Amino acid sequence: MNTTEQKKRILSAVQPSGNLTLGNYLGALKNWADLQEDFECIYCVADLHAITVRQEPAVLRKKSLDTLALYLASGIDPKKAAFFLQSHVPEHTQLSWVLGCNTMFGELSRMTQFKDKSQKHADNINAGLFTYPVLMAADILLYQADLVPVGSDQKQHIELARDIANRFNSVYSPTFTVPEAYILKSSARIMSLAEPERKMSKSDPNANASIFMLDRKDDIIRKFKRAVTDSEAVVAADPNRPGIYNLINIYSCLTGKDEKEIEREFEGKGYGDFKLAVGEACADALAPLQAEFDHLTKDKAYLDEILREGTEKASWIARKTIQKVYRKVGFYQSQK
Ligand code: ATP
Ligand code: LTN
Repeated sequence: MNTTEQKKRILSAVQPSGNLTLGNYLGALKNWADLQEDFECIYCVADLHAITVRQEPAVLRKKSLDTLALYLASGIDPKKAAFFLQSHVPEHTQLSWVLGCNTMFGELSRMTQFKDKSQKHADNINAGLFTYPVLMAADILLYQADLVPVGSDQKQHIELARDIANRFNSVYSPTFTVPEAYILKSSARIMSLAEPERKMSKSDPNANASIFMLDRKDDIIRKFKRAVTDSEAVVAADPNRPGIYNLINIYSCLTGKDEKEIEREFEGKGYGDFKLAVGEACADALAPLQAEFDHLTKDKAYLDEILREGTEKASWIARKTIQKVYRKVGFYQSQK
């Protein structure tokens, strides 16, 4: 890239709503690290989003810092990217209100994540769960982000953020950059090991369905060994056999080998050998990251310092956008 050229900006986030999974790593964090050279990166821990589902306060507090440590342990360099907690920059909620007044009830009703989560949490279908995508649009538009690297489950939310930005820009004159989703085909959707038709999710109550980024080697091997496959016992990349297809995809993301190479490598071998190889590759990929995580979480002062610097940078951009938005919608501003 030409050094005089302005770098495009990236914004993304993960909710500290549990232990991060291999899906979060391959679908999001790993790509974030790969993008840091070419883009100006801003990474947020979406703690406001996390409380759309009931959280234990002490656990949320701990998971928020752990999530930050996992961002860093995944290889994202704090000199190249800004990190902060969503609740530390109040402009997110300020913008969310304004955007909510420019979002239609019908649009939010169509969001599949809302439908899924309201089924899963039928006793707590709160207003925050419904307006979740508006806050997410605020996260993105506040920073005038060009690209949003996420897994494919978030595509619909980003399309909504684009619609909101376009609507606001046409009603009030150009204000927001219209963002694009950045979704890598291979790692976009890592599936559950227990029910390979569903995505791997950190809030899945079945701990054997997900590999967690902090799982120890023997747990990783055991979970892959037990992963649901089929009775064909041939390692072949066939989307109609979701269990084995998912394992091939995971192995491919971890090793960089393509489907054909993997099929050749395991020709004539059974699922047992293959599952062990996937487990080993996964444990090897996560081991250095786990060591770095252990090291980082012992140094809270360092993590706080990273947050202080990141919040300052994020706040500066956020303040500029919210001032512009408030002016455009007609909020009176006192003379100094
Ligand atoms: P929860 O279960 O609490 O809803 P989650 O595991 O779905 O959480 P999020 O915090 O919603 O995780 O997602 C963080 C990022 O990880 C998003 O970019 C999302 O698209 C990505 N992601 C989550 N699960 C997967 C998956 N199984 N495959 C690929 N990407 C994923
Ligand atoms: N909704 C996202 C997390 C998230 C996010 C964001 C992702 C919150 N704010 C802004 C990208 C950009 C999810 O993955 N469930």
